[in-house]
Amino acid sequence: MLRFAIAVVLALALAMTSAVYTQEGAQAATMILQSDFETDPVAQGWVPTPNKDVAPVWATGKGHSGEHYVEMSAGKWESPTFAVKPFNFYRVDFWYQASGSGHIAAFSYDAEGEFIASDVYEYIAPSGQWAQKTFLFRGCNQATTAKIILMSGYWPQGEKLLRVDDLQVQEVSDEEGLQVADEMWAGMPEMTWTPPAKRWENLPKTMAKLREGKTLKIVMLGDSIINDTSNGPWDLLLERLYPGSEVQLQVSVRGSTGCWYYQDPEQLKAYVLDHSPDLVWIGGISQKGDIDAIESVIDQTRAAQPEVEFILSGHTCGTTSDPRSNPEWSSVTDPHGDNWRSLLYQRAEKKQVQYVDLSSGWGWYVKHSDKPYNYFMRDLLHANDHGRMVLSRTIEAYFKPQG
Ligand SMILES: [Ca+2]
Repeated sequence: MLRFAIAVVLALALAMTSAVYTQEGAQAATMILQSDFETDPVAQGWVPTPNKDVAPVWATGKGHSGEHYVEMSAGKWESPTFAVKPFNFYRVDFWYQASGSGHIAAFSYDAEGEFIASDVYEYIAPSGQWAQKTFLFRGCNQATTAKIILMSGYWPQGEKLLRVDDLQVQEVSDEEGLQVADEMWAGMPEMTWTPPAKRWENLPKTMAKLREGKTLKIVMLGDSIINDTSNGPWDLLLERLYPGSEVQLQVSVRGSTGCWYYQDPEQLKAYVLDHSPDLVWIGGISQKGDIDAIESVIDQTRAAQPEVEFILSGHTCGTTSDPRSNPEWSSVTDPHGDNWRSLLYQRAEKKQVQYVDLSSGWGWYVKHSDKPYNYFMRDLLHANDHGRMVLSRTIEAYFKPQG
């Protein structure tokens, strides 16, 4: 606890002293964590966690800067804890060498120090030379602190020595967050998926809030796939489409969990109702085929908060979501079929909630790209930053004003 307190104090002290200013003099970004690892990281509050007998080390060699960096072939390095604010964006920059894969994550904690299940995982591709990487994460609703986790890769199997140097975390404005998202997108194939012309029939209040520049509170309900979908950052893309609007995502997720769990009244209260959403987005790959449980969540939510609108979305990334290797994939949902997309569509029609065919956007993009499938993935099931960008641009296309 003492180490935790010292770390928070250090992070706050750094935050107060190192604001970065643009040429115009407006505050642009605030440095909240920075290390070149030239002094012992443990003394700065970094924590090495071994895996079995193999411990991460503070290494000496040709660093990106100076003669030191952190290194791990197993286990992880955890950064000092730093303060975060809900819905603010944080930009993480670092240099790395990876002989196989590596992973980096941002973990968030509430005021009681409890871990918030909405985390952000990023894939680090192999590189023999020092290479730079940037990723963005959003302060979770209810988050007061966060930390960065550096891990030797867990996918794919094989060599996984990771070195990291010159890591920094900055709090950035929404505009700077958008810049990060746009720079990444500029290096990717364009989005050619077109959403259906009639697509907002069951979202009148949601679309009105966006158009009128109001705050839109969305509960993202589901599993780690919905978590990845939430990490976009498509909230920033929507705010750009609808100037003045503020999209607030409450990411209500548990690993491998669907509405068969959230339909329990106690869970529904904690994960949905307590957040007074305008819109509840139900999706992911962990519904266990229980379409009635989804209906139950809709019915119970409407009974308590009649104004709430709903989106149902199907599978996106995953082992069967590459149309180039899955001949059963289709760009359209069969309204009369019996697969999961069809069941979601049919139930959405019955309940007069919005079906959003994310599967179509994802598959269309992957099918028409020249990238291997693992370009979009950080493991067998989950999207990496490229994959999340595809999901974000699919959602952006869906919500784009009709000209
Ligand atoms: Ca260094």
